[in-house]
Amino acid sequence: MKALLASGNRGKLRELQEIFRNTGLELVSCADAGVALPQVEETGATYLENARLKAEALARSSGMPALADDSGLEVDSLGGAPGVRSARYAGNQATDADNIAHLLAEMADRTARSARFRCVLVLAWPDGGAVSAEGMLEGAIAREERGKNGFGYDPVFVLPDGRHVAELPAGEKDAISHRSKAAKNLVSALARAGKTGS
Ligand code: ITT
Repeated sequence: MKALLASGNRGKLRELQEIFRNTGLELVSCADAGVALPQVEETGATYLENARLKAEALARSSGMPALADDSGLEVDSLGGAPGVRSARYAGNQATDADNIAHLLAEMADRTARSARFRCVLVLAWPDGGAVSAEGMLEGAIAREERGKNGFGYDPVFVLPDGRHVAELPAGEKDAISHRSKAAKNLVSALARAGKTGS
């Protein structure tokens, strides 16, 4: 099955296309399909609501199945923040660097640093049907940045083995990430729903 990718985040696009390779779900970016990505305001209170908003808007506007990813970082000592606001933590036009600087400042005095990445994927069809799945990656917030790979908060997210996610080669992040776990769960959910191959 072919689906359009409802994301404007280049880091996500790269990871999702790699993760879904050889799964039976062929993902095409809007740029490659020559389709405009609808501007969607992420007004949902949950990752699932926001992922649905993004996937359904593109499925409706393109007439093709569409996959959206809503994801974020949850820090226990910040009550789960930044959560669904991860992309806008330091403000509406914030860059990854702005968000990391804001997070390190908020965490400066905290010794409890456990955190997780969470990813929710929604595949929506133009007729209104949808399937969703979730994945998580547990870790902690570092005191300084390390590594150049990945995107978003990867330079300050430390795995239990001490490496920052931005230090992992791409294939290694894809083997363990919240996004790849969500993708695996989505492929199973599609099979259960009898949606493969259509
Ligand atoms: P789209 O909505 O167009 O897909 P976005 O960047 O706005 O792109 P989200 O609203 O889902 O996406 O925000 C997710 C943010 O969470 C993202 O900008 C990163 O800051 C962070 N994030 C998600 N997955 C991540 C990962 O694998 N590594 C590092 N940071 C991640």
